[in-house]
Amino acid sequence: MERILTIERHILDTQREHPLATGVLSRLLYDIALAAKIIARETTRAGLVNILGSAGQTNVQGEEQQKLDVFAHRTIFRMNDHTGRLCLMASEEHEDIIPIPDKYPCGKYVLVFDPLDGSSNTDVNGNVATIFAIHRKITPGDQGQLDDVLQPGRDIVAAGYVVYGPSTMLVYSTGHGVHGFTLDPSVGEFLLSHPDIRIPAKPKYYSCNQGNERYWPAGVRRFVEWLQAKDDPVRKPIDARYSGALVADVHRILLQGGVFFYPGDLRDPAKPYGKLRLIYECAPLAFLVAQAGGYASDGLGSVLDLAPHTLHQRIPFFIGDRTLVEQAERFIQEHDGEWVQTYSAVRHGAPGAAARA
Ligand code: P6P
Repeated sequence: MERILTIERHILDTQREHPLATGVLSRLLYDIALAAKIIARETTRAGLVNILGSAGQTNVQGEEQQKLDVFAHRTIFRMNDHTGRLCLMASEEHEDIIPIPDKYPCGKYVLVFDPLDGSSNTDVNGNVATIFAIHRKITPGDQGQLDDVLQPGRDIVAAGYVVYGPSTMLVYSTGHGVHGFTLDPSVGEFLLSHPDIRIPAKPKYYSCNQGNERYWPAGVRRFVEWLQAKDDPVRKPIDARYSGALVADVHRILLQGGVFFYPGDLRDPAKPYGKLRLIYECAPLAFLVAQAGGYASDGLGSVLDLAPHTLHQRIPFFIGDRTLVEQAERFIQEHDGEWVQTYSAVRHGAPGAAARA
């Protein structure tokens, strides 16, 4: 009978491969897995306990907060605020960085997370997800500071997501491959179901919101035509899939191959950077997909090399099969000079903006 490997066992085995590991990161990953189980239980029951619908508040993004958003945020915070493993947290649902309460000790790690990505899907029983990344503290003193969160994705220590769908899956990497675990609700354990995930070499899908196509720069529109093989009678087009939930769409690309993208456009020249957030959405997924042999770009270069300048910074996002993402970069360089110039001006922070605005 094949060995059943729980996520706890897998984390411990990985830790044992690193003699200097103190176990703090392992226990932090357990804490996240436990929070995921609690959130999974609520997302499964959401239709029954009237937890759906708006919490009557709007978050820092100006988006109406769904009750599940608030529940997921609070669950992750409460599972991590007292452990002494973190010096700081940051969440999509919270305007500022979140310090560790004074009554608790501080640790050497930083946790950034989107507690419930795709929350607009909650009312239609669609997939939603939690995204997380862990950084080391780089500033002096016990309490974390904004600079601890404004680190490039290349310095991520561990990252992953939990997708709450027909089954609940936790996919994570500590920089040694990507591993997927499926929750067995009967025992309340995440069991290894997808060891050493590698993005398939043969692209199967492209994933984007084509309702925005008329706003996209010419190079992005050209990329879609190329994916559809409109100008090549020999090459076969690849199919389109789009759920409106970032992690569900990227998860499909990770397992079946292809590319997801949410580009920027010039509808508002002051906001040429699209919708998705760098620190707790794009960078964690870029880290994970790179570990699986893929690549993620903001249209100009690797997402992992971007040093964030603000907490809720948004970037254009292309992720998946490296050859497809690099093809998008080439079309953008070739056709989108005006957008490239406009986005480049804000990519590293508005000129003259305070270094840590
Ligand atoms: P659109 C969900 O609200 C989200 O932040 C991501 O999960 C998703 O990829 C994107 O927005 C969908 O945006 O404009 O296509 O509805």
